[in-house]
Amino acid sequence: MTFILRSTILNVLILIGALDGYSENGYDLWLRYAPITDSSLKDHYLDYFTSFHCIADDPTAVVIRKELALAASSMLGIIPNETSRSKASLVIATVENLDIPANITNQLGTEGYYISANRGQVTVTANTSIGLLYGTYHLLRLTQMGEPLGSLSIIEAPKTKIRILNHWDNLDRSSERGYAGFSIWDWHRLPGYIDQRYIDYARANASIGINATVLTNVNANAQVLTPMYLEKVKALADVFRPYGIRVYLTARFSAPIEIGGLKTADPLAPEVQTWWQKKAEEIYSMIPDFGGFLVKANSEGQPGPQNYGRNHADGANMLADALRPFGGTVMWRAFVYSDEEPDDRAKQAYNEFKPLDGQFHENVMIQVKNGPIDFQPREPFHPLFGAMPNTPLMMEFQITQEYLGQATQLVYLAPMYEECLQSDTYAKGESSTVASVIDGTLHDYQLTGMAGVANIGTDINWTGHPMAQSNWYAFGRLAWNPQLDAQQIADEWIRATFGNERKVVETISELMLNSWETAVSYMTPLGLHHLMGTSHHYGPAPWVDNLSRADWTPYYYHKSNQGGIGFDRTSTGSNATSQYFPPVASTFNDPDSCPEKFLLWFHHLPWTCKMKSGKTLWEALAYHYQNGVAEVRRMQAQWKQLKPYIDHERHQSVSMLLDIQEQEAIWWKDACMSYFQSKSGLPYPEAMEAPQHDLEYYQSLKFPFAPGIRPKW
Ligand code: BDP
Repeated sequence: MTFILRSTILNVLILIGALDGYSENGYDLWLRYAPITDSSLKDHYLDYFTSFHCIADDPTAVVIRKELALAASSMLGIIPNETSRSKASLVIATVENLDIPANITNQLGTEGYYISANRGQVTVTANTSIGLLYGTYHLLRLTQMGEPLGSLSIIEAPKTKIRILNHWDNLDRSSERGYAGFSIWDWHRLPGYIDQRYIDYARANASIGINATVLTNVNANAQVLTPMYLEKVKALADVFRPYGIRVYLTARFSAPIEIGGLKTADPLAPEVQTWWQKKAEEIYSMIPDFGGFLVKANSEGQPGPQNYGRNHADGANMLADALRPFGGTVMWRAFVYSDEEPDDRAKQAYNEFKPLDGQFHENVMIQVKNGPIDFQPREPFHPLFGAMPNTPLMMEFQITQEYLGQATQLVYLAPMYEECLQSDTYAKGESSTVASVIDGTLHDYQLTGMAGVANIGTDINWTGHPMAQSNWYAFGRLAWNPQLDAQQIADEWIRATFGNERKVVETISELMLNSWETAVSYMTPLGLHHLMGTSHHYGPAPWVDNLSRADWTPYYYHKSNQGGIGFDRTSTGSNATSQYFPPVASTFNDPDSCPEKFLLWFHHLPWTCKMKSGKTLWEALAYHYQNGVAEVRRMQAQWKQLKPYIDHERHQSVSMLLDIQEQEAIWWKDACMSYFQSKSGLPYPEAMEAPQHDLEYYQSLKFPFAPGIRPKW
């Protein structure tokens, strides 16, 4: 109803030309269904949306009908009429009701769809009603983008099976690394109170093909597995089911002790195995389509099988066996490293998991972060991709911007996801891309998936920064098809979010597509990484070198001294390069062939060594930091030009955030360059604006209340 009202008001506003003060708060995401003002386009869509015929009649079909009504009323000012198949201009029906050739239906699987147009009638068909829902959203996306519908012929099916959000949300509603308010799960009022947000969350996810969600933090609390909380989880699962979304939980490995009264959580102890089997039985009796468990074990203080002298396969397989009778999956994370292990942190996941290849049961997937350290602004791809042909690996991307400006900076992440997915592992010779590992084609994985650590919270616009919605959107689209390109995704998102005006689309697209490279430039250029402030990860603190764990200090990663800067991961150093297949290993190993974007990731080099541009390393570093600042200023100027085209509220809020981003970019440049100068002793190149303060000033800054800090358990 609110949409219908909004659309009517909007139409009136448009008519009286009073749009100037019009504002949007961003709650509607990319499902705004803005009124179509171009009259010939509107007539074209009216031809298709005036009457429809929908054959399915399950809860998903109810969702389809509602979404159509919402979209058509908002975009076109009509409520579509449900009519007979022959009279309808839009037909939505599963394949058994239509005459669709087998060579098409064979390609659709359980979630794909076929959209076709013939003599004034558009047909959306699929093998299942979830496929119909996805097809309907695709049709509505085209409509929001102003695309003609008269000659459509689209066959789409997802390239991965599990497309899942990971919420790092705690039961007290805090959200680890969350920058958009509190967790949207109102555990206290569940199961009785169903917040409208849950429904809109499900709609948004379904519209981009996300079909699963992990509700709880990887740093898990066993309480969520108690009957009281499972009732609450069930309530959410019931809301999400018609949208094709399955619920997963994080499983705390020591739960049998903490809530089960056992003395051990040893995965080989029969009483532990029985406890998990009973727990699985209990969960499935309440939630028959429960997805399974995500587990962080023996990492950053979390309990795991190694507490009992067992390995990761022992732990994962025990949980997998408990879930198998019910069709559940274990997602076991490869994000493991220990300060007791002297080897380079970047090598540790590979060292632990590679020898276990083939030892995991068939319903286990290993969830691997995109890079070998930890969601840094830029990392080379993780060497495990391609290295475990007998174990399905799934991707873990971070959508929340823990290390990328949190909720104040505009950073469109799709180019970063794309760079990783398109990297060639050479596992089976040329064209063995990370994408082909993830979609299962390289190693013929039976289970495939992509996880994204969510950036969603209670903020009215869901993601804190209005533009960060694009990262949620991009994740969903790439999980559906890891081959999509960042530009196309940006184009879709901008049109749905800000409209089809050419100036708007072109300007925002350029701004978004440069934004990640810009952030890398003013934060961690040339392969630098983990220079952020301790614990909160907000802003620069490269000088920190004295924490209880060396691998949590920035110094561990940049190792700068009078002689130079960078981490030697070559054969003369930690030899992390050897974890990659040839020729990637040798490319990274040699500073002359190593891409400059990864130079200091793999090499420790003198400040004065020459770069390809002819600049010294010191000059190049200064150039990147300064250029990052200049690019943010360009973003500000570009955004300013859009004032006449974007509603006041969203324009103003992005403007203010860009101003903060400029200040933060300067802060990064000044703090890092002053610190590095204290090592190199070299003068700042002329083109670099001198730091605004001295090094002591930057070192004195403290942020004890920065958002998203990991709570103490
Ligand atoms: C790091 C975060 C930490 C997470 C950890 C993880 O700083 O809060 O718990 O990753 O992925 O990026 O488990």
